[in-house]
Formats: sequence, C-alpha cells, structure tokens
Amino acid sequence: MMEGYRSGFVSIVGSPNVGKSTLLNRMVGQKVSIVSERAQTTRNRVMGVLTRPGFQIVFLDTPGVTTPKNRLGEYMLKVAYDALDEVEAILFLVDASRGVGPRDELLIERLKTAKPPVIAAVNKIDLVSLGDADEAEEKLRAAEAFADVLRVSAVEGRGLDALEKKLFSFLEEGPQYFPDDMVTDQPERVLAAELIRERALKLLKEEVPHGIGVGIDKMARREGMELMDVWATIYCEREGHKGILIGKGGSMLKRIGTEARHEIELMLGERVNLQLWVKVREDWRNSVSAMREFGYEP
Ligand SMILES: Nc1nc2c(ncn2[C@@H]2O[C@H](COP(=O)(O)OP(=O)(O)O)[C@@H](O)[C@H]2O)c(=O)[nH]1
Ligand SMILES: [Mg+2]
Repeated sequence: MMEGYRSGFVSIVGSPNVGKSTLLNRMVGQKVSIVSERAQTTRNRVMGVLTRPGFQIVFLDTPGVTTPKNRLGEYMLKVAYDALDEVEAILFLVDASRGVGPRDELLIERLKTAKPPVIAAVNKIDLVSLGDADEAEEKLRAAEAFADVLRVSAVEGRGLDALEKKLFSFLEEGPQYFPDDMVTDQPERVLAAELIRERALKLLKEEVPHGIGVGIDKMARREGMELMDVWATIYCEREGHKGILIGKGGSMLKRIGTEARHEIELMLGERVNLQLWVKVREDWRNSVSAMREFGYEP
C-alpha cells in the first residue's frame, strides 16, 4: 500500500430518475451507467472508478428505490439496499425540480440507520429557482440524517468539485483498488447490451421499454480488421410490443441499431457491425432463468 494513499467506496442512492447514473458518469468522465428520462433504467449495481493522484473513489450506482412490481423489481430493491453497507460513504440524491417527496422521506428514514456517513445532494439545480433549491436543502438539513447537504447539477457539472472534495474527506487510508485506466468493472458485452437498451428506452414509448431485456448472443473481433461483430437480441414481453419494437418496415429496429452501434463504437474505439433480433419472452421479469440470462442474479 502506498504511504498516505486514500481510497473508499461510495454508494449513490435515491428515488428513481433523480440523476444518480448521470452523476456517476459525470464524476468518472465516461458513460458507464445508462441514463434515460424513464424510471427504472438502472437495474444492476454499476461500478465507476474515479482515480486521482493520491486517491481513488469507487462509486456504486444503484437502481432507484421504489416499490417492486415483479421479481426483477425485488432484485433491484435488494441491490439498492445491499449497497448501504460496507461502504465508506453514501451519497443520497434528490431531484430539485420535484422536491423532497414521500418516497425520499421513506428512504431517509432507512438511511438514518445506515452505518456509513450519508451526504445528501440536491441535483438538477439548473432546473429550479434559488428559492426552490433552498427549500429542498432546508428540508434535507431538517431531517438530521446527513453529514452535509450540497447542491449539484450532474448535467452541467455544477458543484461537482465541491462534492469530490467532500467525498474525499470520508476516504480512509487504503489501497488503490483498481488500475489507473479502469473506469468500470463491467465487461464489454454487458456495456454493449446496456447501450442497446438505453437506445430502446429513448426511442420507444409507453409501456414497452420497461419490459425490455437485451442479450448479447455473440461478440467477436474480426481478424485483421479493427471491427467488432455484435449479435444481440432484444426481448420484450408481448407480441404487440414486438411489432412496435420492429416498427413499420423495420424502421424502429433500424434506428435503435444505428444509434446503439454508434454508442458502442464510442465505447470500444473501433468500428462495430451490429445485428439485432427481436424476440418475445412472456413475463420474463418474473422468470429467474431469463433474469440470469440478462445479467441480473436474483
Ligand atoms: N436538467 C437536468 N437533468 C438531469 C440532471 N441529472 C439527470 N438529469 C436527467 O434526469 C433523467 C434521469 O437521469 P438518470 O441519471 O437516469 O437518473 P437515475 O434513475 O437516478 O439514475 C435523465 O433524463 C437525465 O438526463 C441535472 O443535473 N439536470
Ligand atoms: Mg440510474
């Protein structure tokens, strides 16, 4: 262990859609956790590593805390709650534009019993007046659950230096857990599947997106060329959803594929040939074997 080196784990928790994944990506400078305007986008614990001279912060992004509606939801809640133990600090996020609501208050009660110190951050301050930000901050301070309350905008990057300094103060002397160039523990195929799901979430409407699972069937580098072949299947829960996913004359699937390919190319730094299929798998969010296949370990 390097003399004086500091490190630690920080879990990011909060209600769905408050900007946890956006904040993680911004802190580590790379998209490691997918983002969408829909709740329930993050399904797994996603690790993001911030390495600086002399210290390392390992962030754990988690699914938003909400009442589960199926086995996948139960799994997601467990992932979020498990992340409250054995970390050096917890970062609790609220959305300034929605204020501190009942769902946040429930989670705050749970956080009061957590062992690690909890820092609260009011996110999305770019969307609200100073008065609204003040109100959210005061409400959080009044809860007497937090070591500190900060204000940030994950999208604009505001307040993130102060946040990093604050989190640094909770690190303990410890090892550099991960090498300098490692930003996440997720393998390329998991990232690729997530990027496909992100595009589908963005382009599809209504109830279809929540029931989407993406499986990578094969991912292989073509010899002698800087080209990755990716074969993937998008699973949905109903025949009707399949039609929507494919679109008129295959137009929707083509759009998802084009945008996802671009994202995967950015991630890998090489050209990608992406082949997408769509299949129906009824009620898969209640199926343990399907969940395993898509990378969730119930
Ligand atoms: N205006 C604004 N939007 C944000 C900010 N942070 C996140 N968002 C948006 O909020 C939505 C949910 O973000 P996401 O990171 O997926 O939230 P999560 O469910 O908590 O992980 C997305 O549309 C983001 O672009 C912010 O600081 N300002
Ligand atoms: Mg998220």
